[in-house]
Amino acid sequence: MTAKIQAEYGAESIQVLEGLEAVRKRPGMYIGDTTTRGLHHLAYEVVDNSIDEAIGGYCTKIYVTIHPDESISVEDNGRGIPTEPHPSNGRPTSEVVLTVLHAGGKFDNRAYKVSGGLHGVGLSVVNALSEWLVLTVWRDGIEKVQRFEYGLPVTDISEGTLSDKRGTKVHYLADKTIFDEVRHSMDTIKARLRELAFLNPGVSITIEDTRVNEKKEYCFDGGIRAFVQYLDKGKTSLINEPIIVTGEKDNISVEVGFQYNDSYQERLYAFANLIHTLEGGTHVTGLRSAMTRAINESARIQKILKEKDENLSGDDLKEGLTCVLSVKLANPQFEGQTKTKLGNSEVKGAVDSVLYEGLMTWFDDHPEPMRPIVEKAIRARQAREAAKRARELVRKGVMTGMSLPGKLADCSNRSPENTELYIVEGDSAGGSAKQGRDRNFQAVLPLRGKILNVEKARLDKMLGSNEIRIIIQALGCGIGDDFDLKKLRYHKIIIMTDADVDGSHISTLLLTFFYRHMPELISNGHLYLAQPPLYLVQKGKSKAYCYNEKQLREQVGESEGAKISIQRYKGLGEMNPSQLWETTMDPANRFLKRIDVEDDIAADEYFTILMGDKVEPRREFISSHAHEVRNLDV
Ligand code: 28F
Repeated sequence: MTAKIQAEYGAESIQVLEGLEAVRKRPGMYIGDTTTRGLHHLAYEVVDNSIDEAIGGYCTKIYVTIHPDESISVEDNGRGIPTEPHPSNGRPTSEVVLTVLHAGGKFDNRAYKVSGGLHGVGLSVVNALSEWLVLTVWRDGIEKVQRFEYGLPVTDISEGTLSDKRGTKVHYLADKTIFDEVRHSMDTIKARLRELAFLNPGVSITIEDTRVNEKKEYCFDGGIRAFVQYLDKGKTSLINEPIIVTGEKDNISVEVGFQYNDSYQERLYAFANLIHTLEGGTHVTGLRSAMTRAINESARIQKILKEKDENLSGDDLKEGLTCVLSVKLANPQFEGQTKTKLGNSEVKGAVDSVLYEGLMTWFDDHPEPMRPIVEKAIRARQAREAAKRARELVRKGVMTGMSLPGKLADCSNRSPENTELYIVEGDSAGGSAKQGRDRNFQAVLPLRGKILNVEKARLDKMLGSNEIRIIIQALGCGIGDDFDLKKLRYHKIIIMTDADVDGSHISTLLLTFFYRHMPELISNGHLYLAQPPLYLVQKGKSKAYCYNEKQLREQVGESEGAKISIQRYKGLGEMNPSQLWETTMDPANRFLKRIDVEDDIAADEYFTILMGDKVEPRREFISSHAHEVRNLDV
């Protein structure tokens, strides 16, 4: 292949090939990894080019389409990539953009791209990792098309046909030999595009999933303010409107918006150059420092904190905080395990000073929010201290040998990678599970009745609940400030409940607990729902378990004429231990549903509405999402 390309494209293309080969050989260097995460990264790379065009003020609309063959197309109404011959080799500029690996195109070292800056950094990487890619450019009244395969041009760019459109479209199919999986998640892509729409006010971003006929347009004029309000939808706000501070220092642009609500969680969404910095970094450190100082000082000026009162700490101020932080800078350094931690040390001071000054002025002009913020923080501190004492007790319990709860039937294998914990609804199903399991690697923890709804309780109250303490002790990984994933005693935590309304309520309560208090369990793929069969179909001597209505129809349809009996399972208790093993616990036959959160914001909303205390939104949500709620599709 190398020889052929050299013959066709001459000497310059040797360099092209080397670039592409490098990308194909070590894709992780350019897109992080080759899991679903990397796959979605390809789409984001393409969208980024349209966003750059929008930031420059040349593009107002972006359309993203997931096609039935899992190919992706992205189209914008920008200026269109130039197609005139490139000075370096006389090939169309667009072809160079798509085939030459740009310097600085490395995953962890992407420069800040603004209007016309470093366009095209990512397109050649996407091209190299695609089975095929078709580029369409509308520019100067002409539409031109060029096709690539595995990163190399297989046609010249077309002569062009007349068209009054303007813009660029990239349509590609990710290379199956590179990616572990090429199935896209609408929810994941939707969440990212929604984020981009909030961070780029006025730009309309449409996503269409033609696999299922779903279409969504995001366009927010309100920017960060709208983002914060969106995040707080369904929550009871403690202050009238989001507090917004924007400014610039040392060429670093800083935008912050925040609000306090009556929940117990903190939600902080931090971005650097539009990249979601999940692992935080220097901008977040600057934010905490400025917020803590400005709120303490303003509270003292307003005499809400008296001289004798202790200062509020950064931790006190987290509870109920919803905050969006967006910084833009010239040479972002991304560090950390997933390269989502901002490392530039100069950013801390810039954020700190812009936010501190902005907040001091804000609270001077708007004194009202200060009292509810301080009162909330003081309650949070008291609760934190109570939780610390309660946690101590739980931990002491663990250390003094009464460590494992009596109800837990542990397994004999001691290596967490190989073991599973079934959390089972009810003592009777728990009993069947204990008898039916493989006691070498499967532990069983029966729970009696409903656990506490943690959405409405703080950590201290939660730790007062027996069932919750038992779960924490069985898992072994601690909770709150003590949480340590390395101590998790089982790498699969499997929730097994009846397939009825009560059962689904109990699994939702458990999911709420894990999502709010041990989110690392979910993000590391340790949490599962067992899927017990819904029916047993018997035809003469043959038996078939059906896990959904479709399987039932298939079974019944195939049995023309023959005599069949259908048994519907309502509860786990209707199965004897060996049936429970066969259908729901045996790794060779069972179905497990892994819980993963593709859209963090949607999941938060789900738990807020479903488990929170506002009745009307819950009623509405359940009637409009009846299907998903029943299936616990979080
Ligand atoms: C679907 C993905 O890639 N949109 C893009 C442009 C516009 C220009 C451009 C892109 C110029 C010098 C390379 C047009 N006119 N959507 C996109 N829209 N790239 S990518 O320029 C590329 C650079 O080297 C553009 C004038 N200047 C820039």
